[in-house]
Order: sequence, then structure tokens, then C-alpha cells
Amino acid sequence: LPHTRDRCQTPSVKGISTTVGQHSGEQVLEDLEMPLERRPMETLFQEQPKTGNQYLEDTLLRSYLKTHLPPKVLEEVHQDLERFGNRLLTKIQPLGWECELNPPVFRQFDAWGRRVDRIDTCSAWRRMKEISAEEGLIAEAYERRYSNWSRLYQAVKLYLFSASSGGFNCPLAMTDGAAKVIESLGIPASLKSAFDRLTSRDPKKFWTSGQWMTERRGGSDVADGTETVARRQPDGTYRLYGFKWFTSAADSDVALTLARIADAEGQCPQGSRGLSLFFLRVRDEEGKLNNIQVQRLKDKLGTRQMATAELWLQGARAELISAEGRGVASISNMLSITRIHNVISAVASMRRMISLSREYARRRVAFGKLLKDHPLHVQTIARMVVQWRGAFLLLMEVVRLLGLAETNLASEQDQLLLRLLIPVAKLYTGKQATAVAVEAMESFGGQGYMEDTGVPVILRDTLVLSIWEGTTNILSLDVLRSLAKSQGRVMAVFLSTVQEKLELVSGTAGLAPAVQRVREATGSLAQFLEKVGPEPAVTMELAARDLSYSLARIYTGALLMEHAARPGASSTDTCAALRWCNQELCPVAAESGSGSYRAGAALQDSALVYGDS
Ligand code: UCC
Repeated sequence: LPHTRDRCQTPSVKGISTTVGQHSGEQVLEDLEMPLERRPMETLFQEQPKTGNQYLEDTLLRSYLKTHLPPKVLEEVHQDLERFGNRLLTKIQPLGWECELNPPVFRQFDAWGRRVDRIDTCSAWRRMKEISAEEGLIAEAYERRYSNWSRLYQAVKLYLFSASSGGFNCPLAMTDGAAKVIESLGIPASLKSAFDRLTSRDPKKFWTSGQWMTERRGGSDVADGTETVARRQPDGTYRLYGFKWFTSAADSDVALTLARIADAEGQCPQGSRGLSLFFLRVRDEEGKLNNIQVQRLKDKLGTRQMATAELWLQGARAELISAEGRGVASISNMLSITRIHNVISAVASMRRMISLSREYARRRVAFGKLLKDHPLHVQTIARMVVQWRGAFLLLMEVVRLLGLAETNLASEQDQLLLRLLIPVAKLYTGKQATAVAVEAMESFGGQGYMEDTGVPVILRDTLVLSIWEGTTNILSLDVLRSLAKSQGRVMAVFLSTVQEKLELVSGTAGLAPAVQRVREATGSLAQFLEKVGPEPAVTMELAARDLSYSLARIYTGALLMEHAARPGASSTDTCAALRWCNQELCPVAAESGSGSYRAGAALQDSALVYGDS
């Protein structure tokens, strides 16, 4: 949280605290200057909750790393993360708040009326870019000095960085995605220099990338909504003409975008197969825009630190980087990475909110005792902790699998599981983070609703996580896509992986009720899939969201048990696994029993929404 400043007045006097500081239970009475008659009312204040080194304080993260990383890797990584945790606390967090207080400003014209379309960012934002390079926040994943563990290590650094980054996690997500696409193309010679910059540790060389996928008719429906046209030039490059409706981090150096290649008659192929992927520089060496006009900056609910713009492409020079008509398939590599970053941000947001809420409960006195001594208050935080723990382990599982895939160590099963778990984790953690952020805000009472506490900033920035990079329903349909594309193998791998995990933990004392519940849920899921197999597509579409939630809850339950069954696990680990598994683990089976996915149910839904007439 920021120090009290700007939009609120710094208290000029010290007084009686309704929170307690380091010296527990102490009441401070130090007012010497205040007029006597105002003392009883004006000397009340509360202490702001503060968190320490977010790496050292995160016992779950540390226990995960200790369990999974090879000892030599752990040793090096531990040192770096401890240092990074201190840098975050002392240097980066204040910069993040500076970014919030100084959002980007769009200047369309210079003083003499000349169109300039400048997006001015604050110095703290630019410093974040340098720090990202220095810390290797992208580089780490591509250098692979820790082989398959490099990706996980990078994700952990991003997880620590995210909540302090002042929104810089967004350009990093897209930069990582762009690097991934270029790498998956085999780093063509024409993109070598760009790849080097996107993955550079040198702040002077480091570039960030945008991902321009959304047009006015687009949004989720990229295939039908993309109108941008690419015209081939004699030298083999293209010029792009169109309008991009949301371009996040519009101050980025480069971007990947989709367009339709016009034929000699100027006709463009339509639909998904008509889209191709392009790479472009946003500005030239002198900083002049690449035949691009900025129409305006978006007025967003959150992520205000980051410039999201509407852009006219008026012949922007670009390079075709996918096979013609393979744009969506190619940009999917970017989407997979940005969706994982979304998960990182969701888990980081939960973690930050819980830390603050927990710290506040240690200091705030109400009804004669600290909030932490009110069992109902602590129960509420404990429920948030269970959500965060589950989400954290799901994130680690996804990046572990990604690390294996990127170092050719993944089995076919690992790859199928990764394809399934990315949309599952993105959609589920987005919802978890939203719920936790709202609940955590409430745990501060009215203070949580005050802008200058910084809590609303975290809430606003969290709310976007279930929207961008694909909404919950779009991601649920992506889960179905992964099932269909693999002809069901994805689900077979899912079920067998959960089964293996259950077998591994089934002998662990204390976990028996959780094992039983996950086993039953897995059985119900398998039955549902068997039953629904021959049913028309509408059934699966209506079931998609509940199915995705079921996959998330079952798999996360298995991961929590796995963590609780490791040598040295604590009773807290067991408790978290048991609590998680106490919820409805397979909502899709429960709902299907009540006929919610039949065609008739869709008509009922429609009547409920629009009325019987
Ligand atoms: O642009 C944005 C920037 C926001 C800022 C970024 C911040 C990130 C921050 C994170 C943390 C701070 S937001 C806009 C994002 N837009 C979306 O997410 C689009 C949502 N819509 C979808 O995802 C749709 O499902 C589409 C666009 C993918 C559907 O397109 P199609 O053309 O209808 O899909 P098809 O025909 O099913 O798939 C075309 C090809 C197929 O390959 P082939 O032909 O080989 O079978 C699919 O298998 O693409 C492949 N494909 C995939 N492959 C489609 N989706 C995937 C996938 N998820 N993974 C792998």
C-alpha cells in the first residue's frame, strides 16, 4: 500500500491509535499540539498495514520450490529471490505507486498544431521497463540456464513482481508472448534482432511488444471481427490498413497483429482461415509512428497506469510471420503465454490482498480486541487463503509443464495436459481473484473503499483478469476446443493424471476424506463425459463453464493433496487440502442431473432472461 499522500491529508498530529503497532496492545497518546477540546475526536487514527519481503514471507512458495527444484538450482534461485524481494519492497513498490499516480497522457498535437500523437508515460513506468530487463523477467525463460526449471523460475519472479509492477506486468505478458511466437517460428533471420531485444537483459536494448488482436467488430470473435487488410509490397513486406480498437501498452516498441491479405483484385479471404499474423515496429529509430495514428486512449476502470489506445493503421509497414491463413493458430502461442501471465497476476493479486488483510487484522482493534482475535474475521481470511493456495499450485503446475515442453522433456501426456490446463487455470483463477479481491477489500471495512489506501487500485486491476485474454465463457469454449482437437485424449490424460496423484497420496494420514471426495468427483466427471458423448453440441456448449470449473476444482484438489503429502508437509497444508475438497468438486455432474444442459433448458434460460413473451 502507498504511504498516505496526495489525495488525503497527512495527519498533522499523532494520537490514540485504534490499531496497534509493533508493540502489541499498546495505546499511544502523544498529542501535545492539539487543542484540548478536539483531542478525544481528532486523535483517532489507524496504522496502515505493511508487508515485508514477499518472497521470504511466502511459506507456500518457498515450500513448493524446496520440494520441486534440484538443490543446486534452489540454492541460486533462493539467493536471487531474496534479493529481488528486498528490491521490490524498497524500490519497485514505490515506483508502482508512482505509475498509478501518473497515468499516461496522450498529446495529439504539438504547440504549433502539428499532429504528433505522443503517448507520454511517467519516469517510473520507464524505469519499470529497465528493471524488467535488469531482472531478466523475460530473458530468464529463454536463456534456459536452469533447463526446464527456467520457466518456473521466471514465473515466480513475475509472481513477486506483479502486484508491485504498477501495471508493467501487462507489457511483459505480451513481450513474453511475442518472444514465444518468434521462437516457435525458429527465430527467422529477419526477426533475430527483435527476438534478442525482447529477451534482452540490457535496459538500453530491451523492447516490449503489444498484441493487437481486437477490432471494433472483434473482441472475442477475432475470426469474423478482424477487418484490417494487408497489401503486399514489391519488396515482399506488407502495408496494413485498419483500425485496432484495444491496443494495450500502446507505448510498446513492436507488436504482433492479425490482418487479411488482399489479392490482386483487392479481395480478402474471410473467416479464421483468412487471417495471417504480422510483426511490425510501432515507431522508427527517430520515434516517428509507422504510418499509425492514435485516435485516443481508453478510459478504463482499472490498469490506468498502462496506455490502451485506439489505433488507425494507415499503411503501417509490417512483416508476414505466419503462413498465409494461419494467423489464429500462430497467435495462439502468444495467447497461451499471455493467459499464463494472467494466471500469475491473479494469484499475485490474491496473495497481495490476503497479506494486507492479514496484516491489518494484526493491528486493527474493534470491539475491544484485535481483528485477528475475532474468529469470524479470521475464518473469512482463511477461506481466501485456501483459494489462493489452490490457485498458486495450479499456476506452478502449468509453468512446470510449460518448462518441460520448452526443453523437449514433456511427454505427449504432459503436452496434452498443458493445452487443457492453460484455459482452465486462466478462467478459474480470474474468477477466484475477483472474488478474493472483493472479499479482502471488505475486510478493511470502509478503509478498503478509500482510494488513497491503494486497496481500490488492486481491486480495479484485478477485475480485468477475467475479461482480457479471453472471457470465462470464451475460455470454457477453448477447453472444449482442446477436447475436440485431441479427440478426447486430453480428457483421458486428465483423468489418469488425477488418478495417479490420488494413488500417491492415498496412504497419507489425514487426507482420506479429501481423497475420497476427489475420487468421487472424478468418477462423476467420467460418467458425465460418457453420457454426454453422443449428445448434440448444444449440450456441451451449455456445460462448458461448469465442466471447466469441475476440471479446475478436481485438479487443484489433487495438487493440494500432493503438496500436503510431501515429506515435511505441515498441518496447514493438510487443512487447506481438506477445506478445498469440501466444496462441490464436480458442478457439471450435479447440474447435468437437473437437466440444465438440455436444449429445453436453453429455451428456459432465454425465457428467464427476456421474459415469456
Ligand atoms: O489483445 C489483447 C491484449 C490485452 C492485454 C494483454 C494483457 C495480458 C496481461 C496478462 C496479465 C497482466 S486482449 C484480446 C485477447 N483476445 C482473445 O483472447 C481472443 C478471444 N477469442 C478466442 O480465444 C477465440 O477462441 C479464438 C480467436 C481463438 C477463436 O478463433 P477461431 O478462428 O474461431 O478458432 P479455431 O478455428 O477454432 O482455431 C483456429 C486454429 C486452430 O488450429 P488448427 O487449424 O491447426 O486446428 C486451433 O486449434 O487455432 C488453434 N487454436 C489454438 N491452439 C485456437 N485456440 C487455441 C489455443 N488456445 N491454443 C492452441
